[in-house]
Amino acid sequence: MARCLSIAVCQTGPIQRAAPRAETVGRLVHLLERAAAAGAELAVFPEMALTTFFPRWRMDDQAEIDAFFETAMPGPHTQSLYDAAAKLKIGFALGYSELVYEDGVRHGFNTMDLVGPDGAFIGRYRKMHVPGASDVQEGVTTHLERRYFEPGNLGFPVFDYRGVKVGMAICNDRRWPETYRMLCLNGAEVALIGYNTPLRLDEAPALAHLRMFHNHLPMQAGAYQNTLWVAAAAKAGLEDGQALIGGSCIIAPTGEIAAQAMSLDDEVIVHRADLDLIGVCRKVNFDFDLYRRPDQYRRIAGMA
Ligand code: CDT
Repeated sequence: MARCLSIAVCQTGPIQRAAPRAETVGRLVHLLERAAAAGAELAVFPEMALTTFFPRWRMDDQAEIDAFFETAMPGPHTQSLYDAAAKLKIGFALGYSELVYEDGVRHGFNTMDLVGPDGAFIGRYRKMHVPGASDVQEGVTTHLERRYFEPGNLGFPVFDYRGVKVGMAICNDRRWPETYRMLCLNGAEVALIGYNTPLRLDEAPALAHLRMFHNHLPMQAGAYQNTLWVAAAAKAGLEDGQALIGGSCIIAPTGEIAAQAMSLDDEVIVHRADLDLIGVCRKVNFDFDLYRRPDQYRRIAGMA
């Protein structure tokens, strides 16, 4: 019998700044219910799924900034999502802004947590590729993630989810080949990704028509070249005046898109991922043990 994991991508529509956390978490619970009803065993939500994508604004007031962050997971507003997971017996990966104090020093991370079907914490990933700038620049779409977040310090960990090796990545990470390669080398069979991608890029209007192509291209290539299933959830639609792309999808290790969202709103897509396909793809082209020779690369590059 084939080894399978039924995966749900829970795309959300916009989450406006004025939306109370409780209302937003209520939407996520509803999506999780839909995912479970469709037979999914694991769901992925977008990057920053509890708030608006606030790095589109320059803020100085620390209390105003901190209001977008979580200091505990689950916290009072998110506990109901964890309770729903345990009741429905479906795990999830959730993107959010994480605030931690270490030795009295404040650290902000763009984070995704993996939670089990019993509602218990499994593991954490902190976004490595933090894009944008730390202050407003003329002629450039304001994207100030580097003002609010530092790069992740947990590497690309892979966790056991009901016997399946699962890793995570967040938004801009998906554009970089090393994300998938690190996950693959760490044994991942499934990569869960959340994203918030503005439709408009003021600095490169000539590339405007390629926004969706450049969303799917690296994820399909990453899945194919690293023999992974990729499940990617967008926050989509017109959020606080800024249009975000959708295109949430589930991609097979063949590089094919197995399922894709059709709206810019709250939507669930589900696919039963055949994990044996990974072995088939490895046999055809990507037998890493046989063909991949980092020692030779190092020698050729004059590094060894
Ligand atoms: N959230 C995020 O990482 N978004 C980026 C846009 C960067 S525009 C400077 C992305 O790669 O989609």
